Amino acid sequence: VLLSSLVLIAIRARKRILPRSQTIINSSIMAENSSTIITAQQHIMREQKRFPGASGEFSFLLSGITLATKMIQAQVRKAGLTDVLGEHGEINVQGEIQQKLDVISNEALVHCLSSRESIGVLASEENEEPMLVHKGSDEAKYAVVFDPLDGSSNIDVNVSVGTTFSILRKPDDVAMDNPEQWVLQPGSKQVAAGYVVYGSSTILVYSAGNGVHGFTLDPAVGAYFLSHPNMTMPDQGKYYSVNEAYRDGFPARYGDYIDRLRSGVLGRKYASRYIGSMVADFHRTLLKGGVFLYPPTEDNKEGKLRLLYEANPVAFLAEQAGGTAIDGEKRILDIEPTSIHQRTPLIVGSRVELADFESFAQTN
Ligand code: P6P
Repeated sequence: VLLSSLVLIAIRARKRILPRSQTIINSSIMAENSSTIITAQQHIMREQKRFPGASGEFSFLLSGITLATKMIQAQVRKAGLTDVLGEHGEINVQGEIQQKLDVISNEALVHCLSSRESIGVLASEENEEPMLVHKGSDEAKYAVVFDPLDGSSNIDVNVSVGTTFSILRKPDDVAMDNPEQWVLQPGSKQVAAGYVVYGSSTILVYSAGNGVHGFTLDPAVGAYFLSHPNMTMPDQGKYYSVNEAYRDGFPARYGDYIDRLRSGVLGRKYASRYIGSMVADFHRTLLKGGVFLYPPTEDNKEGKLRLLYEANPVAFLAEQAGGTAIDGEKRILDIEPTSIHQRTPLIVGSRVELADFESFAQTN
């Protein structure tokens, strides 16, 4: 009895000594809700069990993406500072020749991914041709297609930018040394896809075909923690997102559709939100619902966005989250690509808005 009372006194004394915040942290981390602290790696390890014979290679592949995006966000967060330092003769404080952030981001992804044995091919918005990274290695079975820094022109004005990625498995009938055929596959063949949005916080959103999950980077820890489990797109939103400056160049049905949204025929009057960075505009659409569209324009008659590493990843996520993604006629994920950098119109968003577009567009 004496011993147990001494122990109780010691525990009470310790709580009194610890600052309240420390006690709360201890209790929250150590208590029942510590099971909710899940890192992206833990989540990916669970996911990869769905891939027969994955044996850790899939999670190691995705860890290459999370590592590269941490390196990219570190650069993006200080871009303004780097620009100032780089102004004095284009040499930055480390004595390196200053490079564009696109190039730095591209190098980070190529560096982190080409060391993954399971990856055979990389294709990037920054490289004209796809790269064979594990010549002939029979371990290599995945191709990763990415836009290292989408919307990078917004960096100068401190607007959110993003990295997009799409993961494909080499088709059985394609030779190891034919990198282009590894990636020229319809988006429905993606085994995983996602993006990282470098905004007020850095958030990784990905799907491996089993729902959409979001992770927020804690820069103090250097880890992505599960913050948005099982993301679903609202059936209907209140925003439409398009660059209306190009409206006169849209096919007529697009302008008429926007007028429908504004008129309230869908039961609500829409507001317009357009950031000019696809990842940020899509991220809002995923969370809040609504529709994001980049139609054909005078200057881009096939649309401006790239199929393989912009439209396909967001279309995969949109469908996994209960939304829809089309090119104006058909499902984005059904498009058979013919070239790495081909463009496509994109209309992506909530079920209600897309159903209305499809029914309205077909009768106009
Ligand atoms: P515009 C960024 O350059 C980008 O590729 C997408 O991220 C974005 O949605 C689009 O272009 C913006 O294009 O013509 O509206 O400036």
